[in-house]
Amino acid sequence: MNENIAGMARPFTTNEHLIRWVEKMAELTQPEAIHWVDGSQQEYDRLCEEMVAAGTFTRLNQELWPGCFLARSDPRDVARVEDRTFICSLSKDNAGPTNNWVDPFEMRRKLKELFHGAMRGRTMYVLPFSMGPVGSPMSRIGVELTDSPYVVANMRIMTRIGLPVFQEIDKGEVRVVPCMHSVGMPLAPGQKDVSWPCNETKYIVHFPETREIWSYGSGYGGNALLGKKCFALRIASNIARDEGWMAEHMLILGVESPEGEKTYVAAAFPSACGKTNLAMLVPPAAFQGWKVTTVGDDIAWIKPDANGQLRAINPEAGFFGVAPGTSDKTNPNAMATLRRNTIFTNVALTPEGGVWWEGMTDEAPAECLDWRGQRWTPAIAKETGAKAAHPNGRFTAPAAQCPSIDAAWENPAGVPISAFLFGGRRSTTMPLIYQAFNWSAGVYVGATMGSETTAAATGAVGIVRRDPMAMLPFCGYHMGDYFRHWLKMQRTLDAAPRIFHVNWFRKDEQGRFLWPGFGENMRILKWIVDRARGRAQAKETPIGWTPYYEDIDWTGLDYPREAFETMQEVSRAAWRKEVLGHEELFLDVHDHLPSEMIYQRELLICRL
Ligand code: TSX
Ligand code: MN
Repeated sequence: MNENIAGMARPFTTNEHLIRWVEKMAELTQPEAIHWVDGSQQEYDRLCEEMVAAGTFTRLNQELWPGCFLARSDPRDVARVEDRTFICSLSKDNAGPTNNWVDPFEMRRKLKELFHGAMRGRTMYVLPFSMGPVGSPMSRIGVELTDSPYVVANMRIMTRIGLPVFQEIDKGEVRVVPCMHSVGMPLAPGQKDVSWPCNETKYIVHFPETREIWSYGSGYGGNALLGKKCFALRIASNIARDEGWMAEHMLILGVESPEGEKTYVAAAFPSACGKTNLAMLVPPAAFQGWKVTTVGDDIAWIKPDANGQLRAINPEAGFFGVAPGTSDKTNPNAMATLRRNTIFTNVALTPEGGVWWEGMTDEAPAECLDWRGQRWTPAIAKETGAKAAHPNGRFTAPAAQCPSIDAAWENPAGVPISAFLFGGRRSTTMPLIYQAFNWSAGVYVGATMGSETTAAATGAVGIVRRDPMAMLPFCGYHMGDYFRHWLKMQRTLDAAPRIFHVNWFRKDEQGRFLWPGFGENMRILKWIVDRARGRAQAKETPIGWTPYYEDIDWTGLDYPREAFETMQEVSRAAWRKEVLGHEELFLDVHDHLPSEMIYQRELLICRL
């Protein structure tokens, strides 16, 4: 035993297996010290102070932004790295054609090499976390060993961490998911650290069979906060398939009528569709007494209860939201949430010690420091195109601070789900709203959904990218088998949720949005709730059920019937082209594609 292990003075657990694993990993990575995370406020404050001293954090003006900090990452470490993300199942076939696969034995060899001495000169934090309320039968537990205090601070907001989780582990009833994380920049004796250590070489690795995660070289977001995409989606999707539940990339919201009737909806959208905005929607003034409440904005774990009713929990405890575009107009609830106790990453710093990003206010500050810490003015932006905030700049904020947070958001039994929404950013073809004819048709809708690309950096703008159930980068096994699992779930349900497709982004010939979106989406949510409860009219079309103009509550909005018809138009010509696009995706996964998907496509073609 080396002296590092002596530094492990007080392991907050009696679990021998966990202690031995920590020892073994310390021998591999050779940290200078080991810190068992208790999760307390004092510990958090101390970590933040240390990060301020190290230059990782800038403390914001505490009058304006109490308890808030700004972090600037290395400019080469600003987003998830999908091409460096691996699913290392025993068989390549199990990972499927849409995931990167490497033989697990080969990958273990590589990781051993990378992690050998990777934490030299740093502290290894032993960070236990619960995805979902501690003790809920739907929750799952992980332990992340990380050399990044930034990760510890963010995970304290995004998950439940510390002593209560160690206690849960010590009961010995749960299987812990081991998560190894290193920024991959060991320090030689006397070597000065940098404010955002990371490594050019990056590996985000999942072992589905042994339920393990290994992440190397990045300190950012989903690469490093391993409870989120790595655990709650990629590993959990495997667990869920085996155990008969669903780990989905979905927001969960509640719709409450003036009579107090509560209906919960879960929705999957690809990035840049405003998922967080929908989760925190503020109904229009005319909808007096109606409320939308937030259970989660990113991930849903969904399981049938004893009565065959699907119930969902949000496995997270915070929001890791995209800052640019978030404002009092687009999302006042998010703005209220991030006013305190929030960590900002890669946004601009104002001279008053506040934060700013594109779209936060109509007028940009006269000057500020951009996300790289360089002087920025509107004039400089005009000349060079420089952004004050990185387009993927983030806020990490506690969900409990959200004004619209649902009263049952931490209910250990979850909330009952009455409807699933799929959607994407589509300027043509897709109506504002339609309902799938049945569960199988709905699974087809989810499996074929797509979104038009917006970021010029990732290639052509306006091309439809298929992103089945918004899970393409997050499903930890073969997509074809994932569709099969969706189809199979219906058989475990007494009343399956109704399935809908929405598109807030349809445009007219002049390129103008046909729908005002945002709070006005409440009108569409109301029809969805009414349909799910079997009390609204609908018109049959080749693609599914759509509302008549009269079925939508237009109180307080002057939206002409003709505009609605244009927005809801189902063009047979456009849809025949659309179905060709579906085929493209299905070719990729054809060897595992359930025959029901082929059948649903044939039915759709016949109706067209
Ligand atoms: O989040 C959005 N939602 C859902 C809100 C609950 N956005 C932002 C997407 C980027 C993340 C939207 N953008 C929505 C929407 O419903 N709709 C649109 C498109 C749109 C943008 C601006 C206007 C209308 C539609 N109107 C004016 O700017 C005046
Ligand atoms: Mn997401």
